[in-house]
Amino acid sequence: MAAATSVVLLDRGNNTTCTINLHGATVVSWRVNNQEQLFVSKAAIFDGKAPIRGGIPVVFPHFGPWSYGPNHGFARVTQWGVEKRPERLPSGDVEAIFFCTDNEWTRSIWHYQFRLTYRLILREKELHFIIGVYNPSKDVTFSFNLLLHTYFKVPDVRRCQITGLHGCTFIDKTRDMVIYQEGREAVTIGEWTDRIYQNTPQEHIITNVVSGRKMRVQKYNFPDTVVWNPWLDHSKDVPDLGEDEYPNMICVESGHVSSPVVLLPGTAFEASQILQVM
Ligand code: TA6
Repeated sequence: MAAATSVVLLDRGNNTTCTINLHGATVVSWRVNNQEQLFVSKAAIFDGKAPIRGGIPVVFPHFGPWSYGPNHGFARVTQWGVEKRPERLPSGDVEAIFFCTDNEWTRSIWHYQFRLTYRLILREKELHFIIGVYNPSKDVTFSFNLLLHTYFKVPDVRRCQITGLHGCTFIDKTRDMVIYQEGREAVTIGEWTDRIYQNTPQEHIITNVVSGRKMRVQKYNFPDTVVWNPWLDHSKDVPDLGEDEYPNMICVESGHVSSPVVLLPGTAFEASQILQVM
C-alpha cells in the first residue's frame, strides 16, 4: 500500500539517519552512530490510517480527545507532502521540508484553511524541528494546539530523570485534571504518568536514555512539556502497544497545549525543538 510505505530518509553519513513516514510526517527513526533514539512499538500499525504508535507524531490542531475529529487532531493521520527532498547543506547537515494543507476531509472536521510546514535538519548528534502554521484566510482567525509527541527509547524508564520541571504547575490527567506544582528537582516515573507541565523552561535533560547517555531537549515557542508513560495498567488500553513495552519508552513532548495559539488571518506561527544526544 503506497501510503503505508511512503518514507523519506535523511542520511548524514556515519550511520546517522532520520526516517520520516509521510503518514503524519511521523519521524519513525533517528539513529545516531547506528543507535536508535526513538521508541516505536512492535505493535505499531502502518496501514496509512491509524496514527503510528511511537516516533514523533505531530499533534495538530487539537491535543487530546476532540468532539469534532480524531484524538490529537488530524495532522498525524494525514498524508503529508514533500516540499524539499533531503539535501546536504554546506555544513554537512541534511535538511528536508514537509508540508500539509487543509483538504475536503480536514475542512469537514475543522472548517479552516491552513498550511503546516515542517523542516527537519539532521546534524551529527542533533535533530532540529522547525514547524510553522500559516493561516491563509483573508478574514478568519483560528486557534489550535500543536505538539511534537516524542517517544524516546530508553532501557528502563524507572532510571530516567527529567530536569527543568521543578516549580512548574502541571495538569494531572491521571487525577481528573487537577493542577499541582512540581516539587522535585528531577522528575522520575514509577507509575502511570500523564501530565501537562505549564510554562516550562526552554531546556530539559533526560538521563539514562539509550546507552546510558543524556538527551537534551530544547524548545522555542512551545510553552508546555507533556510527560507520559501508560505503565502496565494503561498499556492495556492502548491496543497498538505491547504490555511489556512501557519500560522502554518515555514521552517528553514539547507543545502549545494548555492554552491555544490564536492565529490571525494572513499570519504565521512558528515553534521549534532541538534534540541532542549528549
Ligand atoms: O501526550 C499524552 C497523551 O495525551 C496521553 O493522554 C495518552 O493518551 C497519549 O497521549 C496517547 O494518545 P493516543 O491518542 O496516541 O493513544
